[in-house]
Amino acid sequence: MQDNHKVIEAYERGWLIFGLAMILVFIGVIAYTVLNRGETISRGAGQIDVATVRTTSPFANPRVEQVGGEYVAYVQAFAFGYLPAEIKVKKGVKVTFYITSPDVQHGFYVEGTNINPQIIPGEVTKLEYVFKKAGTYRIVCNEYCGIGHAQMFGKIVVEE
Ligand SMILES: [Cu+2]
Repeated sequence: MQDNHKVIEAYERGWLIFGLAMILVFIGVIAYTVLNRGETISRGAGQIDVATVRTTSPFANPRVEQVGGEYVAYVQAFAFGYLPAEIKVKKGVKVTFYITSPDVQHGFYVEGTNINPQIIPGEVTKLEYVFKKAGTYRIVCNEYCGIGHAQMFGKIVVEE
């Protein structure tokens, strides 16, 4: 019995070292991703008054505009849809999204990409992305927002 305990302890030590080493590997991989390809990590871009989102610039006029050689999109995620209803951009061109909500919390998951920020009323979410493939991408709300949640979709058209 005494000997068994020793054997178990020795293996257990090995497993703990292996487990901790794996956690360090994962932290390393996460750090690499953040430093090298963290473009879709959303950032806070300031606060906004929820009551006037629909009536004051820039979100009163949801749009995609060309600034220099890039796109800037001002997006409203509302119950239950997205404005503009169709975001049109070109392949290979950087798009900076500014997204907010005039009502409750929403999601902005763009299928086929790693764009997946949470949209919080009162906060402006900013993220950047370069679409590498032309096509139609669906935006999905993946934060529960009420009775229309399951039907809340948007559209991004990426042209050649
Ligand atoms: Cu929603």
